[in-house]
Amino acid sequence: MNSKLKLLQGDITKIQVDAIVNAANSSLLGGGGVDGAIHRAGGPEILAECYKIRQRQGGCPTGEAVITTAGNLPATYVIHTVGPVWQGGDKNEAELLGDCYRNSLQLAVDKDIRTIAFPNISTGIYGYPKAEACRIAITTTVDFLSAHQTIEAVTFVCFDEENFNLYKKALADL
Ligand code: AR6
Repeated sequence: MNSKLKLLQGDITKIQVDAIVNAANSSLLGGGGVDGAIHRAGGPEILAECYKIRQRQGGCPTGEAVITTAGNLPATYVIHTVGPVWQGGDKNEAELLGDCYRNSLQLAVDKDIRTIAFPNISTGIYGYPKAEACRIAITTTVDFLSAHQTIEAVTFVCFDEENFNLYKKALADL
């Protein structure tokens, strides 16, 4: 197992790292799932920065990532990325999900963020099959880390048991 990869089961809003990643939508105006939890726990400062980003660039396209403060959360930053909605697999979903991890990690490198935590992007409301999403998350992250040394730790935070077990096995198999 890659020693920079870590696995936790629980609520990502409680994690103290430099940046947590949000599974947002293109509007950046909040929603349900982990997005709702992050805005609830982090407070209005996060949404205020999301509004500024919208004014600048009109939201966030699928696969891309933007960064804000983490407000009242223990983390310092929130990186908001927009996962693909699962539409059967022939709408470029795999590439777009990989882009979420790559672009979030690149933003981290650009901001000198050393520790980052990801939720299981797209595997809730957006319906991405969990095993395939887990494979993409891990392979994309391993590839990225092999080319970028500054990131010290990447934590995958699984909320549900099914994702946790998938990640446990996939990380043990590395
Ligand atoms: N901590 C960590 N993971 C969580 C938490 C939490 N507090 N809450 C849920 N999860 P989802 P998506 C897990 O639906 O599929 C929003 O409305 C959850 O179990 O949050 O990318 C956005 O605004 C699942 O494994 O995100 C978008 O409209 C994972 O987080 C849309 O949902 C992702 O589930 C995005 O859908």
